[in-house]
Amino acid sequence: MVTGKSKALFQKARNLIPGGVNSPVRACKSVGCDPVFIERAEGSRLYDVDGNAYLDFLSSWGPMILGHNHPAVTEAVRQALGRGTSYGAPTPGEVELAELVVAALPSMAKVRFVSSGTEATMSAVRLARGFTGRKVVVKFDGCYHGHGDTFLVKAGSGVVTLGIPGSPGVPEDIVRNTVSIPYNDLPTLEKTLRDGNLDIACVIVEPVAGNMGVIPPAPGFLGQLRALTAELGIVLIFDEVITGFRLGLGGAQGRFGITPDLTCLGKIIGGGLPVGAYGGKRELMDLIAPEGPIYQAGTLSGNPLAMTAGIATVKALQAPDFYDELEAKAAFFAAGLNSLSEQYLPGAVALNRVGSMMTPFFTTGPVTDFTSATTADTVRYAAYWREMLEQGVYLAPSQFEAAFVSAAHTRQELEATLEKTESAFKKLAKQQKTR
Ligand code: KE4
Repeated sequence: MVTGKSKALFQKARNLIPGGVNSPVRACKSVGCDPVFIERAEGSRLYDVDGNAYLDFLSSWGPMILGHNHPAVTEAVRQALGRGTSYGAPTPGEVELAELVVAALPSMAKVRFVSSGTEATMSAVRLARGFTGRKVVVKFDGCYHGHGDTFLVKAGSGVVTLGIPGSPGVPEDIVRNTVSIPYNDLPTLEKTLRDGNLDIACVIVEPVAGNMGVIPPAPGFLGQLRALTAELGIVLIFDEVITGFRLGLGGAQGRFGITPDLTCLGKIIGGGLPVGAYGGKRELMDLIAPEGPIYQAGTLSGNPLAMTAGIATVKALQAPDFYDELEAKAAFFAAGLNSLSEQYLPGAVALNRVGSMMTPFFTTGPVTDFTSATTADTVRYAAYWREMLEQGVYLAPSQFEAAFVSAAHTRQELEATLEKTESAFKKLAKQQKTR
């Protein structure tokens, strides 16, 4: 239960900040719990203002792949802090992080840093529209690309979590220029892209969906998407804000061998500080001001502290066995979850996993798109979430998000979490009997 200082802080916060939080999903509304306020974090753990410790599988919604307060990151930022916090002028760090990003993602011949994933996706869509002279953006039901007007149509993450149909405040003619179609549905994709009445500038896709819960691309889906967009001169944007540097140094595009025209990044490349990025082919990126006429700007873009955290993080990810070790931990954890669900909740949990991102959907499955994802029992997920919090495990406070294994999780901590999960599943099974 949320007690003491968290409760008092939440009451105070709600008078000052909408919903008491600076991002809706953090309010934990969909899991029927007031939020705990976090005071600090270390490695695999969060510590709330009342001194309670939690094994963290939220990972700040993805950035903390190394774990919290990683010495290489914290020390580098500490050093940078002594040199000031922002200059509004170019710095060596921006060049260094740009070199690291384009070396990891060859499709990004050039990259522009911004301060959030939303800025990255908004800018990439503006660039695609400017490059093609067309207006329509095609996205996929349940995918979330930040809170830009264009994207709040059948969006995932907090939009689906809170059951908000779209979003008031988005003008009709914006909505008209966004077409949202089912994820993994190749016939609908082909029909839509070949629809001559649609003036399509770009398709934006999460190459592995993370915002309706984790949903991998169906075999051939990304390949067919690439082939169709190339044939029709439509810009293909991979939104790798979650998957970038999560699924490997090459992200999802490296894992699946697809070369998009533009890529959006965020989360991990900031190491927990505010960074987003978009980049791709020179013929596109050289249209961005001041090189070209398409405008995008930002006071704190390329902030020296954020660049420092990003550089330290990306360098740490280049350790020889980093991703193999992370994969082994995630596979072990997922196998344990599957075995427990089969034992206590047979046929009632469908676990989707790609690399170190995963979601246990409380439904029969398979979960392959937004429609099947939304068959999940969100009441049961909420009960699971509250039980795990009580036992000191912090999961994503929404059925439609991802849980992340980080390099900081030890095998022992994963085993302990599985024991706690067993206790939670037993309780859920008992509740089912009395339902
Ligand atoms: P930000 O503006 O939140 O940095 O990034 C937007 C964004 C863009 N693209 C993808 C694939 C994303 O997942 C996100 C943001 N992710 C959500 C949770 N999955 C952020 C959590 C929140 O809104 O508080």
